[in-house]
Formats: sequence, structure tokens, C-alpha cells
Amino acid sequence: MSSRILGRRALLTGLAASTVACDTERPHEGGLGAMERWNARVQQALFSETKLAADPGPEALTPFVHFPVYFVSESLPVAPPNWHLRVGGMVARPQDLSLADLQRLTRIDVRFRHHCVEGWSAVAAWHGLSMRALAELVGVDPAAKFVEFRSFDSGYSSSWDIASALHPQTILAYGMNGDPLEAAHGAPLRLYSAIKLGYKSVKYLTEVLFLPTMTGGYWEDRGYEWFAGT
Ligand SMILES: Nc1nc2c(c(=O)[nH]1)N[C@H]1C(S)=C(S)[C@@H](COP(=O)(O)O)O[C@H]1N2
Ligand SMILES: [Mo]
Repeated sequence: MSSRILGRRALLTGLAASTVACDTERPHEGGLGAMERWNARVQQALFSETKLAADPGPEALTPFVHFPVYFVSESLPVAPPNWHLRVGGMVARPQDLSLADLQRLTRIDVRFRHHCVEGWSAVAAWHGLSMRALAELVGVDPAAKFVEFRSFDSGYSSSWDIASALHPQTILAYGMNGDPLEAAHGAPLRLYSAIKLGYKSVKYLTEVLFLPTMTGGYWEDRGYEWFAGT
């Protein structure tokens, strides 16, 4: 398995090689900030809640052993035995949900092509609950405009706009290719979406927070685009 695991160094090198200069001190200010705001406006204009990403079909599935594996921790993050998902922020009913609780919600199955900024793409099927179902369960305040996803992988996190988070193809996955999600791919629960680049799909989830304001994230704070639509 270790050959499939590209560590943080490999990811950083790949990103550095494949991206234009980033001011990592203040990534969202200055010239890059202005360009990013323009990009976000264009992507938001193109983005439509009803537009669904295409299913690449079963024949497009990437063999499991060839689906790359990323995490920022030095070693494979493993969930604590008492793992649960905290859901809070601007919600009527904050919850602490076990995997069994989450698996009682309606299961949906999606198959997408995953795009990583490092230049690879791969296809898998993902099984879980929709973010919409979670939002209904906790009673999200309509004034919530952003969602922050946190993980137990050395502080990896990402902040999303609420429309993308509640897109019908944005799911919290506990299964992959018909099997339970493996630790390598974010067990027990990971975010997955057809409409965002790979780094927005936080693995090893601990917390989903509905917020009034935009926050940052692991790669976002290092200069990568915040909206990051596909
Ligand atoms: N917790 C956590 N989530 C993460 C990452 C990570 O390093 N840690 N990497 C991101 C990136 S850059 C990609 S491309 C995908 C990779 O998912 P995979 O390891 O299942 O291929 O996870 C994303 N989510
Ligand atoms: Mo990625």
C-alpha cells in the first residue's frame, strides 16, 4: 500500500510544479486575490444547483489499487474507537452522530471522476448520505452561508459555500466501490462531491459546522483557490 501513498512532500512538490506562483504569506490578497475573486464569480455564475455532473459509467471505474491516496499526517490517520461526527454552528438541533446513526439516513450512491490539482484524475463509486439530508436533520438556519468541514488528519479542513455543500451530488461517504470506506480513503466518513476539486473533499471527518462567514482550509490557507469548482 505504501507505494500508493504520496505524502505531503510529494503533494507539495506536485502543486508547486503545476501551479503559477502563489503568495503563500497572504494568498487571498493582492493580484492573486483579485484574480481569485473574479474566478469565484465566474464559477458561481456557471454553477447551477440543478446541473448534475455526469456519471462516467461502470466501465470507467479506476481499479482500487490505482486510486491515489493522500493525507497530510505522517502516518495513516486512524479514527478513535469512540468516533462520532459533530454537527453544529447555525443549526436548530446540534448533534453528535455515530456511524450507525449516519447509516440510518437514506443512502445514495454516486460515481464521479475525481480531479486533483496535481494533474491526475480517477473514478470511483461512493456511498453515503447527502449533505442535504444532514442539513435537514439538524435544521440549518437559512442565514448560514458557509460550511466548514474538519478532520482528525493533522488539522486538515476546508470551507465551502452553502450552495455547493447542499448540491444534490455532495455526499458524506462511508463506502467506496461497494465496500466500507478504507482508512486510506478517509474512513470512517469523508466528504465527496462531483462539483469540487479533490482537495475540497475532506477525509477523516470530525465536524461539520454551518457558519455565517467564509473560513479557510488546509490548502486554501496555503494559497489554493477557495471556490475550486470542477
Ligand atoms: N483529511 C484530508 N482530506 C483530504 C486530503 C488530505 O490530505 N487530508 N487530501 C485531499 C486531496 S488533495 C485529494 S486529491 C483527495 C484525495 O482523496 P483520496 O486519498 O481518497 O484519493 O482528498 C482530499 N481530502
Ligand atoms: Mo488533490
